[in-house]
Amino acid sequence: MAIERTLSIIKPDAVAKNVIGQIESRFENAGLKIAEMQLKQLSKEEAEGFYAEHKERPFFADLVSFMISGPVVVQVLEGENAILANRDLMGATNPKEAAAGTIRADFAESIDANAVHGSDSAASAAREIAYFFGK
Ligand code: RTP
Ligand code: MG
Repeated sequence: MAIERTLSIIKPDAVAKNVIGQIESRFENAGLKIAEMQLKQLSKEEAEGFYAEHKERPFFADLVSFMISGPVVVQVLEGENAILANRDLMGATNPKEAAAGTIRADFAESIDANAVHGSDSAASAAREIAYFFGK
């Protein structure tokens, strides 16, 4: 099994709901370690750069506005198959389609305010970790 690192964000809706600890417990209980962690307010430029791959999508402006609507937790999770393990813990993008017991099923309200972000591939993880934490 490969030890991987993945970029995780606890989004503004989940921070506002005061469930940072409950979400971190999901990661800890699954054996993922928090290797880097920062509570921060993203700037518009930071959010636009982070989601640059989506800049032509119709939801891009709403996504950026949402991501800067309050503080987020930006963090690096480390562990066996961390990228897929995190995506499994998160559940589907739309919380209405997320499997029972996943973070989005339990804490998210809508496809826009969906509680967490997680890198979707090794290439995304490398880019996203470097974006917030450097090499
Ligand atoms: P994330 O990047 O936040 O971990 O989520 P994801 O991979 O599950 O979803 P992705 O396709 O990368 O989309 C990024 C975020 O954009 C919002 N979105 N809205 N209205 C829509 O159709 C729509 N589609 C995506 C979601 O908040 C999603 O997390
Ligand atoms: Mg994504």
